[in-house]
Amino acid sequence: MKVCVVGLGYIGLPTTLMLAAHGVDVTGMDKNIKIVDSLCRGVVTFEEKGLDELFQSAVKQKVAFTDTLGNADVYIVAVSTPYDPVSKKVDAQYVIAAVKDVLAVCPEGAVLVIESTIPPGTIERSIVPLIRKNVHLVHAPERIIPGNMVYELEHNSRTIGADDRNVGETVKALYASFCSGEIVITDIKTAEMSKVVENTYRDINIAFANELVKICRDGGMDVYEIIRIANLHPRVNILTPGPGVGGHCISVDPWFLVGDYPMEAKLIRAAREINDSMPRFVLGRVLEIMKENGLSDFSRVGLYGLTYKENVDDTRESPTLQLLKEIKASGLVAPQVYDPFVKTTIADNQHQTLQEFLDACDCIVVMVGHQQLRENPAMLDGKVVLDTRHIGGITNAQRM
Ligand code: SAJ
Repeated sequence: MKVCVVGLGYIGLPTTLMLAAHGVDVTGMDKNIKIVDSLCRGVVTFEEKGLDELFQSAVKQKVAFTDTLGNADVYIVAVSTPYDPVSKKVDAQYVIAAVKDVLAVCPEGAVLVIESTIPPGTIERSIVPLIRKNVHLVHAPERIIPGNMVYELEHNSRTIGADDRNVGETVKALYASFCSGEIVITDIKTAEMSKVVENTYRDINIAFANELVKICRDGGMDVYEIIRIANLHPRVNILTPGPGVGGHCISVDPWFLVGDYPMEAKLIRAAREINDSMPRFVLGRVLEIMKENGLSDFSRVGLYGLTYKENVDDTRESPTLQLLKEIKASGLVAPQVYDPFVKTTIADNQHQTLQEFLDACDCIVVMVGHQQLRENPAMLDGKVVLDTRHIGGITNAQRM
């Protein structure tokens, strides 16, 4: 069986390598020639635990990288699905374009697996009308978490949405080549909805923790101690408050349901709004803390961390980028910025060395709890610190 993975991003690349490493004949295709060139030169395109090793195992087997689609039995589409900022509905243009490209070259009887996250009914509404030949559609939403992708690809359970059971079994067998988790076969719409529900569940739970921060700040209570105590109850598991929710999944997918079901998705909308309000809340705390400490020069405020969470190099929708927008909109000068994982310049006053960053700041906002800081919290000694991630060990750190 020949497999072609369309889109070599955060999901497509590890999936291609994993299939190859398990003996599947696979080609990874991306329109971006820079990505293809880099992979052909043996350089993976983003940092992820275990990805280099996986690449080495894959290239010992049958794997190719290309910018043009060719013949295969199974095509796996792993392109991104943004949302329309106004309607909040899914913007399926990349999935639609990828499917059209596949349809132009695939043989009769090919299987098209869509891994990209899409709200329920998308395949029926936007993909089925494109089909002019005998191909089989499957939705197998990805579930892996950046930072632990390689492990989760092998061990997480998977959902295969197929309206034809035999096709579902074929795709299940393909994924079982590397996945030891339970592989559930269901129909397409159920698979679409279950994926969106998983990320929405997490968004709502993070929003609850974030709302507690605001209540406890107002009421003079220690939110972290309260969460610690509440979580001792066997049926309570409150998540960790933070400066907002980033990444291309949890901060996006719940909007699909709000966009399609505006009258029903009230809790989901509220959770999104709470999480989106956190960068503004952080800015309010920074200004309060500066005042308490007699600091007035905002250009000597530093944001530690640009990525959307710790120990990854992914900055998509990151709370720090959201905060930088808030700062700009408030008419304040740009703060200093540093992230050990981000080597390209994406913000004003972005430093490439920690020391240079520390020298430029009096007040530091911990936006991401990277390992670098957790291992050496003393590096912030002598600074006024707002620790939005509650990493502990920082002298005189203020909390949200
Ligand atoms: N966050 C908090 N507090 C928490 C947990 C997370 O503030 O207690 C923040 C993080 O800092 C980050 C954001 O939420 O900004 C999201 O991070 P995450 O680690 O919770 O999740 P993602 O976006 O990296 O990956 C999620 C995962 N989904 C679930 O856990 C339900 C992953 O399994 C999915 O594959 C991925 O979305 C996706 O692609 O949909």
